[in-house]
Formats: sequence, structure tokens, C-alpha cells
Amino acid sequence: MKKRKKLPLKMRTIIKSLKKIKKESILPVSILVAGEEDVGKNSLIDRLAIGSNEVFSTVELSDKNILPDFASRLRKANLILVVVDVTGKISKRIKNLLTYLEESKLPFLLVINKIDLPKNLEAQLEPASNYLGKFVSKLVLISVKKDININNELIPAIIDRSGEKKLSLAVSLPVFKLPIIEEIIKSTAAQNAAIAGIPIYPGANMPILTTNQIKMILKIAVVYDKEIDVSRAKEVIMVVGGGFTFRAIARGLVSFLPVIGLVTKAAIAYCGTVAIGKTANKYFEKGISDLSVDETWDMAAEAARKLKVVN
Ligand SMILES: Nc1nc2c(ncn2[C@@H]2O[C@H](COP(=O)(O)OP(=O)(O)OP(=O)(O)O)[C@@H](O)[C@H]2O)c(=O)[nH]1
Ligand SMILES: [Mg+2]
Repeated sequence: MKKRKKLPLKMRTIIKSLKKIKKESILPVSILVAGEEDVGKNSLIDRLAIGSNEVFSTVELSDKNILPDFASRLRKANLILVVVDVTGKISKRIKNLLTYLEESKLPFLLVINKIDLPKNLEAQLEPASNYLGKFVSKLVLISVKKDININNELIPAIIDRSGEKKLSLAVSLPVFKLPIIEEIIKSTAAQNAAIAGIPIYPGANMPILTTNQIKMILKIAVVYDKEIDVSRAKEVIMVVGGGFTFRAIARGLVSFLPVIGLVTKAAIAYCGTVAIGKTANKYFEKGISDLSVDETWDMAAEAARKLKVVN
């Protein structure tokens, strides 16, 4: 392992942030899966929770189990997934439930499952299209059986609605881990871009991490190890951030020039943050302790291109 320059660590920031982040990572999170018989509630939970879980529970709507019976459970949930079978009609029972959720302003998604079954999905949905139109922003079409739209639509939609429970979702459920880390990296990068936060001191060869970047590294660290203590967290920050010296960033920027053309401060802040986030993830995922900064800059450029921050 190469020698790293010592980081001017913001110890107070690390101690305070780590405490807060660890607290956030153990917040209880509950997702209620509601639907009629045989629509795929348990198959969906098995797909999202793999193995045991304390996050999901189900409500089966039937003549014997009507809204007043489970309204308090709806109110307590952090998110409700209303699951229907695309091959069936949307029943009065489901419509009542959706009306209730809307009126009570409870967070929910309308998940239409088994889209692998109809030969012509559009034709199948046509009779209900007016009604479904009201829920466009909350509608997700999936097939649990054929694994359609789970990773690319349902999981991001759940993450979007998980608010302050994001970290505990990432800690509790393996399938949410990487997408949530990506989300943390993107939102930190966007924040840093907005404040164009990476200070560059020409000539200085010292690691430069913003407070936001330190918090991002800590969040990623906690997702991988929720028991992590301050001294280990400090070590992680030193290894991950240690390579991001002025010289390395300048080198990285040279490789960026053809990509971004005009290098704006915001683009530098964005890409630099993505590079640091990806480095942190790689460190935990692969246990790599000697990280090539150039490699992560390449990943950052790729990410930035995908997000159309640069072209
Ligand atoms: N074709 C198809 N079948 C599915 C899909 N998802 C679930 N199924 C099937 O639908 C049936 C019911 O699935 P479950 O997950 O048990 O549904 P549930 O809502 O928990 O059912 P109950 O608890 O019995 O009311 C099973 O035979 C599943 O294999 C899907 O996306 N496509
Ligand atoms: Mg079931």
C-alpha cells in the first residue's frame, strides 16, 4: 500500500455525523403489502426481502378483512404497496382502499403485477386506463415471476419514498443496499455541485474532502458495517479520501477535459464527489485498500455522462 498524506480530519464532524448516521440506520422501517388473494404479495416480499425480514408485512383484503380492520396498520406503515393482478379487474375493495390512502395522504404505490401474462398489455390495461390515470405518479407495472421492472422501477420508486428511512432500508435489505448507496452518492454530488464545493488550492498537495463528502463516506461505511466505530470510520476516510489530493484531481481533470469540454466548478464538484463515493463503495465491496484514483475518475466520468451532467 502506498503511503498516504495525512488528512486534516475534521474529527468533530466525524464523531457527530457518525452518531447521527448510526442512529438513522437503525430506525424501524415498515412496508405494508396490501392486496386481494393470489395477486403475488408473498412472491413480491420474497423477491425484495430475500430470507428473513422485519420490514415487510401483508394485509389480505377480503370480505372478512375490510378497511376499518386494518386502517391503523396502514397509518403506521412507512409505505404501502397496493398490489393488484393485471389479469383481473380493479375491484371496489381496492378502489376504496386507494381512495382512503389518497384522502389520508398516506405514502403508497399501486403495483400492478403479473404483466407477463397478458398477450397485449396495453389492451389489457385499456378498460382501466382512465381510473389508473389518476395514479400515474404512483403506478408501477411489474412481473415478480419474470423479474420485470423490479430493479429498474419498483426498487427506485420505493427508495424515492423512503425519506429518512433510507439508511435503515439499506442496512436491513440486501437488494436495497447498492441502489441506496448510488442514491446517496448522487444526492451528495448534486448538493456539492449546487454549492460548487470542492475548494482547490493550486500547488497544495493535500487531500481535500468536503464535510458533505465525509458524511457520504460515513453513510456508505455504516451501510456496510452498522457497528462501525469512530476510529475505524476515521481509517476508512483516510484510505478513501487520501488519494484525492490536488495533484490526483488535476490529473483526473485532464482525463475529463474531452468529456466535459468546459470544466465548470459544479461539474468538478459533482464528478469529484461521485469518484469519492464510488471509491468508498469499492473499498467496502472488494476490500481494496490501495485504490487507483484514475480508475475511479473514469467511473465518475461514466456516472456523470449517464446523468447528463456532462456530455
Ligand atoms: N404469471 C405470474 N404469476 C405470478 C406472478 N407473481 C406471483 N405469481 C403467482 O401467483 C400465485 C400467487 O402468488 P403469491 O405470492 O402466493 O400471492 P399472495 O398474494 O401472497 O397469495 P395469497 O397469500 O394466497 O393470497 C403464485 O402461484 C405465484 O407463483 C407474476 O408476476 N406472474
Ligand atoms: Mg400470500
